[in-house]
Amino acid sequence: MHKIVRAYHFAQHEHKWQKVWSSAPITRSSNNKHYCLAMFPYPSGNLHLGHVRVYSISDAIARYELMQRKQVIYPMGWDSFGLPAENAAKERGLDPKVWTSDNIAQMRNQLNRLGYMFDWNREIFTHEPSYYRWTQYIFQILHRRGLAYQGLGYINWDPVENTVLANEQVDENGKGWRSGALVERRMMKQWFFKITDYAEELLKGLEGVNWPSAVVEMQRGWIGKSAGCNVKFRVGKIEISAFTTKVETIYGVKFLALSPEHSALEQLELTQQERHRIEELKKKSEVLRKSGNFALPLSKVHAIHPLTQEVLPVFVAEYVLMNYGTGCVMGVPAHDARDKLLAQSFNIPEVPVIHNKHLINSAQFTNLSENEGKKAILSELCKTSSGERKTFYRLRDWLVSRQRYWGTPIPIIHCDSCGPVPNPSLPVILPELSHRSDWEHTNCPHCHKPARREMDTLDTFVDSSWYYLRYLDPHNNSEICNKQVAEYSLPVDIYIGGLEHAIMHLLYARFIHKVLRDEGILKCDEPFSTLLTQGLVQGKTYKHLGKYITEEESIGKSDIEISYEKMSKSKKNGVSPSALVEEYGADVIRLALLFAAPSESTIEWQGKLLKTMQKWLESVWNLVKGEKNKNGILLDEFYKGITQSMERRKLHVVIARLMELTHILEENPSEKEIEMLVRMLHPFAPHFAAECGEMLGLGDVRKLDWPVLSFEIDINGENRGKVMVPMNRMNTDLKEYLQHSYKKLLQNLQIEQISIKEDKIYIKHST
Ligand code: ANZ
Ligand code: ZN
Repeated sequence: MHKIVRAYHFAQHEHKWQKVWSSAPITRSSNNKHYCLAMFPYPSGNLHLGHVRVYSISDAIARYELMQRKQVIYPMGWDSFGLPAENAAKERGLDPKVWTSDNIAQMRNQLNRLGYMFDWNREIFTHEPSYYRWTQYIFQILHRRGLAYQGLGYINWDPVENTVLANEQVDENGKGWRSGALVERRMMKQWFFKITDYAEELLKGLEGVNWPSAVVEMQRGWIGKSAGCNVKFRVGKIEISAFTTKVETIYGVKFLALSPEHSALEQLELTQQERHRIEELKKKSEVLRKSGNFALPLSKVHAIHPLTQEVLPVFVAEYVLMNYGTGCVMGVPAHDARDKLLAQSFNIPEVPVIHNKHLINSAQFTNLSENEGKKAILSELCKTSSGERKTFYRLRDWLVSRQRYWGTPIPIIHCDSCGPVPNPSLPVILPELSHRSDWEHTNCPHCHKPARREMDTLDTFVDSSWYYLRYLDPHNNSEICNKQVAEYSLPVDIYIGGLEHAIMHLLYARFIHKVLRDEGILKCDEPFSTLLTQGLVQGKTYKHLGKYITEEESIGKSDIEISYEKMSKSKKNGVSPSALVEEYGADVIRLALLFAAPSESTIEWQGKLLKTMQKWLESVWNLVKGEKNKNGILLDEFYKGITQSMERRKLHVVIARLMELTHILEENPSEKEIEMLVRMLHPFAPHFAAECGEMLGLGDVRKLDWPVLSFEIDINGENRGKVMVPMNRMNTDLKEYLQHSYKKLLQNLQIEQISIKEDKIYIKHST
């Protein structure tokens, strides 16, 4: 007798399974959905290792949930509007559409080569009219609800590029990212979304989501709720309010400071020179102003302290922001660092008013505790109408217009007689780049007189604020999404993406979700119930004499600095996924990325893990091919532990456990348990598991159950959490198994009936 030795050839086998899968996408009919969403990419043209990490995480979860008998919703698409396409078009003389489509085709191939299970029937492109028509529809809903408005907004103007920059494109020195020119602030008419109307709800909603606490805290901070009061000061003939959260320090107030944009400045008596200085200050970018400490004393203006009647100097100071509070600060040099700086440069005395958490130097309030003092002083101010309770949010309205070509056209027509009028029919198609100037001229839909189209486009954050909804019903031509489909499928069960989107993207998406709910399109309050933020993949970085060099260039040199940094071209520390796929195959890369660290942590990428994973798969391969025992091993508890780790998305732990299992089976190659190992490998190394599955005669691995099934348990009509049942206990001794394993839950119950439906076990007992 001779054995036929079959080697595992990843290239050939991965190709084989990718072909099988693309011709037969998997769905499991179930009324129990799992919506697994990974953040969609910007089509830069090249997949990097960070992409491979995030989609390997989402793919493992999606495949696992499938094996838990769920109907898995697992889409992919493209965030395909945005600046780089426009710049590439400029540089290479290409149409941004062509550049974008080429990049998408390339990246889709790269994703497919990694064997991800995305449901390509749901694929969306934010730059296509069939998508952005609904982005425009959302704009019009907001407009109709009074939540989209035009106002004057400060923008960052790059005087060299002659263009508007986003805040993120201005560096900490206030310079533009491309030109390096000093960015100016300019006032321009802009479109805003009134996200501030939802500030309180956006804050409250954070209590109900299963998100990393760091992200929740970042969102809280961004919304920035402050409870305090406004204090009125007489200044010449007018009154000016200052917002403070520390009214108990009022006896320490030694000056007032106004922001350069404060409207009261127009009514105050100022010298020509002072007015001139103020105009200059207004042009300075916000980034620079926040860190600056210039202050201009107003020579002819004084303020009166509301309680002591003391005469106070008034300044215009760059650290006072117009768009926060009232744009006026009551200066307390003894207790506030920035006020102290100002006071020192003008020889203004400091009077401490708090000592050991009690008030001092505060007239009749002296000796009260800070808290008592706060209350007593506030009520005194209220009595004389010189103060009122006030809450401010740091959150600003969302500036959504961009003076850009490659974006969703804002569906508005400006008419001299009728004002801004929404386009009556959507989509408003983005014209060809060369036809833009003709396109601007149109007629008013109301009065039919000549009118002008809105030429600004929407921020790409608007495009990405609702894509999770369109995935659910991407081919619907008459609705943004069928309501029943949305109700069934939402919220997203797990959303996976980078921490760089912790604030803006997630906040914007939550806001739009709530508006669509108020519009009656959606039912639930929050779009994403669980959030997983994956860590960075850092590359080994070599520096010689302050310059980045490649690993090869470092050989033989001394004075090399080695560190791990975010992979990028400029740091010469990138690793190309395509090259790794060629050398090791998709499964090994996936395993290495998932095993390297917990999903939330940074990976310091080391190529040698690939070899470890490759060796491991070889051992599994030998087990699958080799002689096996018929006797099983009782590993139910071991499998349950693995399942628990999987439910907690501790993917690196699961892989470590599967390696452990491999060792156990090398000692005792039980046929049954080898099959279990193959099943559990499927989410992580799908091609390899499929090939093993075929050898073992298991059929389509994607359709197999996970060895331990997870169920919700319902006891006499009440949901009591989750239980786990090993597959082999499902049919024969379920009752005994549950009573034995879940003693606390089921103790002393006279169980009359157990039934299973979808992912629920129903227990009826007599009382
Ligand atoms: C007096 C005072 C005394 C203050 C003291 C602080 C400390 P949060 O808590 O972040 O909301 N402030 C108010 N409006 C401002 C503006 N437009 N630009 C810059 N600063 C402004 O901060 C509220 C505090 O920030 C307010 O309380 C005010 O200074 C300052 F020992 O008033 B405080
Ligand atoms: Zn008109």
